[in-house]
Amino acid sequence: MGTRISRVHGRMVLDSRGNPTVEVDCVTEDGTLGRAMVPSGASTGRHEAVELRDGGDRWAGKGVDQAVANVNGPIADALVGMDASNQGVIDAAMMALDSTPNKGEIGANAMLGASMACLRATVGTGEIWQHLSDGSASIPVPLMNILNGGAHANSNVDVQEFMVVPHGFDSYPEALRAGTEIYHSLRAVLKDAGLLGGVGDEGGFAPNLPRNEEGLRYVVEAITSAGYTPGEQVSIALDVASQEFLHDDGYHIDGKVISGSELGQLYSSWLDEYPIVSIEDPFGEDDWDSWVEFTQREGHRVQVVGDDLYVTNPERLAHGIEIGASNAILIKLNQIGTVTETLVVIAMAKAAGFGTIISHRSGETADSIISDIAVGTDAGQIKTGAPARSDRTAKYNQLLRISENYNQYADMF
Ligand code: 2PG
Ligand code: MG
Repeated sequence: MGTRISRVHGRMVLDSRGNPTVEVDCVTEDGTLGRAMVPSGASTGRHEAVELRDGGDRWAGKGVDQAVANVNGPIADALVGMDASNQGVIDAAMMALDSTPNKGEIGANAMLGASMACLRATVGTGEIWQHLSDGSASIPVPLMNILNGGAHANSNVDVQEFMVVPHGFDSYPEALRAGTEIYHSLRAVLKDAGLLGGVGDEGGFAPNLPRNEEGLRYVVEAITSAGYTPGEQVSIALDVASQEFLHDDGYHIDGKVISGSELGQLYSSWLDEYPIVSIEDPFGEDDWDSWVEFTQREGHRVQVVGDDLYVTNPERLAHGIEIGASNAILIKLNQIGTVTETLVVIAMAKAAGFGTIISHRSGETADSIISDIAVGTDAGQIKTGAPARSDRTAKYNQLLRISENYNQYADMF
């Protein structure tokens, strides 16, 4: 059988922030190589699967020698000889090596690298998105992060991501052009205002601003000055990543300390003023009550997205669906640790009528598998940073390649 696995090999490579991460090669008996790299978050949720790091002095504690050893030891031992095309069996075999509920022994980074590499080896020179598709597919609408704050920037802005969403176009290439022109236009707008400094981890500009709302104002100005109509052609998405500024006494935002209800009111006032179509992590990862209150009030006019809330975990998603905590989920493969579990969570969310956004991490690599997954699962949306820097443009460019032969742009918003 050509797709029988003959070799699994892990190694350390560097990610976009200059930290070690895991790369895995999976080779099948016919000589096909599948290779995958694992991303890494900064504003990670407490309930995510474990990213195994060595600790100690080397690499400031961020080494992945143990994770790589787990790929080359127990994972390789389990997978060599198996049929690479049976993703469910491969992922189950890896999960069986770990006795913890969160992949704490083997590491989600070790498992995911092997899981994605096997998928690539199976598909070979074919198209991953086609392999994953059950018949439906679409090029996702991109949520493009052009202004960075929070844990991804060295600024005073609390909101982590201000994104533009070019939904009002017939094709992905046109939408990408609009989002990219707006990115450049934001540079000019910020420069005029004397606010142009560096960029954040995902390539968006990272100015200091007197209030978070100013970020919305500058993004609208950038959309308009690039010649596009806010709300009709291009709208705004936010990732508040509010867990990062939730402390014992409440949410610390704009120099104030407020409750979840008050924070929800602040968002409502932004929804009245700005063309916002999506808000991710508006509340903390265990503040379920605030999520329910806000989704009940505003869910009809905005997409409410759980990232740290759900951590791509089926049990947490099931709870959120049951109580109506949100109406969408962010999907990150390394939060759960295998391709199979990720696909299950996407299917669960879709069955509940939830929106699905396939996402990068703030620490990325040149790997663009999330683009294929977004297309093949017909997710409708992808979030993968600014249209700048190779770690981010790798994903946008893969979507351009796919759209040459399959030009079906998702109909969102
Ligand atoms: C997020 C992500 C990606 P991180 O919060 O959605 O933008 O950030 O990878 O740091 O968790
Ligand atoms: Mg997030």
